[in-house]
Amino acid sequence: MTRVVILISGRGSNMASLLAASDSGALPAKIVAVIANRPDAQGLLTAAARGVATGVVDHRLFAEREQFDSALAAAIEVFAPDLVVLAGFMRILGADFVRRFDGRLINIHPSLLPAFPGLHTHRRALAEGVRIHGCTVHFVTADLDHGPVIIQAAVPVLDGDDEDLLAARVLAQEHVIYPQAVRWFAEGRLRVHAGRVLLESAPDGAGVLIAPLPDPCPPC
Ligand code: NHR
Ligand code: GAR
Repeated sequence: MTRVVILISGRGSNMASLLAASDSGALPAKIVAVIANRPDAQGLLTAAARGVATGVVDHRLFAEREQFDSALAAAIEVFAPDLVVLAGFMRILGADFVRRFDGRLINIHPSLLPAFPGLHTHRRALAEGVRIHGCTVHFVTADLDHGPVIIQAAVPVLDGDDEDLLAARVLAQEHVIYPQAVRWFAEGRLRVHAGRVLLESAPDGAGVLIAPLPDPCPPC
């Protein structure tokens, strides 16, 4: 069984989707711990209620980022994980931390990377007027939000959307693609070659999304 440690900062809905997938037997992985950088992270309560070990490494108690990173790494290593999953984790991690967990550290980002790295992605997508937005699971590298892409999901931006409506539409897809990415990792099907992720024995025939739909729309 692949041992997974999840890092969160807040609500933890992505964490909950991974716990649910693991509990249902859909993941050949065991969530061994959930660690937050904020003591008030809501997701800690969800994890504890499900009997998962929880921990807090409060970044505010460290003068330097490197000190926080070292304490966080030590807290993670206690659980001897095969995979470390950032799920709404809001602290940028330094190069030493990333090197220590190289190849076994993944993140979900609420945009179609490389568009909109960083914060406030839904607000920025609306401000730019893009018609397609989405989410990305990627391996974490020292280059923020630029690691090799594992899986992406696209959603339409609809007339009348606001930040909350768009965030909810993207989040629903995050809850689909993150368990899928962890399953592929746990099955040993992900290879990184020349900065690209290769999925062993991938299904043929990828879907196509066009938004808004052309008018008239022959296939519809
Ligand atoms: N660390 C590295 N090295 N590489 C990545 O790709 C990372 C990472 C750490 C977190 C998640 C990322 C996201 O999906 C992530 C990817 C936080 C910030 C940020 O600016 C940016 C991107 C992400 C996470 N954080 C502020 C900071 O100073 C603090 C913001 C806050 O506390 O609210 O660390 O979006
Ligand atoms: C998710 O949308 C996640 O993609 C995003 O924050 C939300 C966390 O929700 N992550 C980032 O913005 C990372 N900087 P959750 O706590 O309910 O999973």
